[in-house]
Amino acid sequence: MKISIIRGDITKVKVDAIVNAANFGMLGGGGVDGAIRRAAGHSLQEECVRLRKEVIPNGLETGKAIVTKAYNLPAKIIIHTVGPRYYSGDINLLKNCYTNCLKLAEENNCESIAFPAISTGAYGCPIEKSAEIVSEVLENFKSDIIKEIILVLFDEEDYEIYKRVLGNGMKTDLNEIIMD
Ligand code: AR6
Repeated sequence: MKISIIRGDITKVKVDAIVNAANFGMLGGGGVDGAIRRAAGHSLQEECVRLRKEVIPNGLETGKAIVTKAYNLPAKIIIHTVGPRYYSGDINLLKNCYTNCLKLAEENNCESIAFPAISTGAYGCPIEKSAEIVSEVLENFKSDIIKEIILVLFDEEDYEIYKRVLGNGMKTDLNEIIMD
């Protein structure tokens, strides 16, 4: 399994599954959520409204994940997950976000998956902490289905921190790609 770290916009990455850092309402937000919804198009919003009515009437719990189609994105599916808020939530739930997304990617036969740095924007998790948690999850993860996991960082500084933390901790090869 290849692990890549990319600096750039996750909506431009060609993978089977794109992960969205959503909120419990699942009806939209800013940051990466806003970017994914804009790029996917209005049909995604319609599907989310339907999901809220029929599948998750009380919203999506922190750490859980749910699949939608990807519409105009260059992916097969979007996996939406809700990260914990750093100051008021349980940051350990961030692990669940990553593991639940990986599980859903496997169930949907996805060979590649791209993650943003969940919880590190509006939800306030320091990027270093996020990199440590991701490193721990990936070190213990094995799959016969998933062949590539791509970690997408929007900011140069975040990208450098991920490279350092994951590069130190992991046996897996790192593949750095800079996207502008
Ligand atoms: N591609 C990749 N990463 C991005 C992009 C992009 N296009 N845009 C932003 N990021 P955030 P959270 C990075 O706030 O902290 C939303 O409103 C960004 O630099 O999107 O989990 C939701 O609806 C940061 O490192 O997600 C929720 O209400 C990372 O994505 C809430 O924000 C996550 O930042 C979730 O907060």
